[in-house]
Amino acid sequence: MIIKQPISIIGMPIDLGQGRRGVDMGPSAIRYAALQQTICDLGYEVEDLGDISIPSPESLEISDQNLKYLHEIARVCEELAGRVSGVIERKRFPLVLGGDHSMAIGTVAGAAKHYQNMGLIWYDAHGDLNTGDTSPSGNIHGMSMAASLGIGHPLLTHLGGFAPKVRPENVVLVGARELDFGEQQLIRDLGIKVFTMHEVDRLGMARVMEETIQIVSNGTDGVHLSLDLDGLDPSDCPGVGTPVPGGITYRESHLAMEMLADSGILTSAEFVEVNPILDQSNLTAKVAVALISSMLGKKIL
Ligand code: HAR
Ligand code: MN
Ligand code: MN
Ligand code: MN
Repeated sequence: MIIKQPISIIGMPIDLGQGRRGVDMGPSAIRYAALQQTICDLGYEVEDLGDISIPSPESLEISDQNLKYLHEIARVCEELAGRVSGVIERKRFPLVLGGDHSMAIGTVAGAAKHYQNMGLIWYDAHGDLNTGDTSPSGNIHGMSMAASLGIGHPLLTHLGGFAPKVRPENVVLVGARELDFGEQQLIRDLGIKVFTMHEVDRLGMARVMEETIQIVSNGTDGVHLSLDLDGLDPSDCPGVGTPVPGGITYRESHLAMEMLADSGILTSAEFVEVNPILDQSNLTAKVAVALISSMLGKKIL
């Protein structure tokens, strides 16, 4: 066991940050894949705090096509931030289940309240570095990394009453293979470290994670892992709303999680974008649980 703290599970069944239904069932699907028992079997004390309450899109209206459901997302992320912060105050490890990736605005805000120099690992096919002005879709799940860096609409950037949550030099993207024009520009302007699939192929996951761990732990006081299941290849994780071919394999992802466990640097984590409606036999949630096990130090021998 590497993370010594007891674990607190929080469900964030949000689907307002993207365009396909079903990702609101992500937390249920992950629980159904025996998350709590699996963590318990690793020797951890674990509690499940249940779900944040999210309005369904049918009950809402979109007021701004460039920032869909902005006010509702800001409100529920504020609630998530409070819940995450409360868990850390009680000296426990927050493990948040999604839900679309807009939720990271809340998770990161709640954690950053405690870690003023937080490192952030963004494991994702996408950059999530858009703003309302650069987004091709207006979907806020494509803006959560930018918001955490203090870029975008003030309701998102200043969630929790402060900005930015993280600095560009403490952030690493792993697995990127689809970046919009505005995102590419922002990466260059801010000098954000990105390991695209090109680097994963060329360097190998071991070296990618060695460098990632070095960067996010250098001068930081905590590290958050934000893992979007679409970072993995769609053949391993078909249950995601925006699959992109040519992704990180199941084995590479386990290695990444095992290296994070050995490093002992993580202080919070979230597993997002699980959509069981688009899945086969709840495969993606099962992969999420397997990766969480490795992240928490599961050893074969
Ligand atoms: N970049 C595109 C957008 O902003 C697609 C966003 C991708 N979806 C995610 N994010 N799952 O990681 O709309
Ligand atoms: Mn819903
Ligand atoms: Mn994402
Ligand atoms: Mn993604």
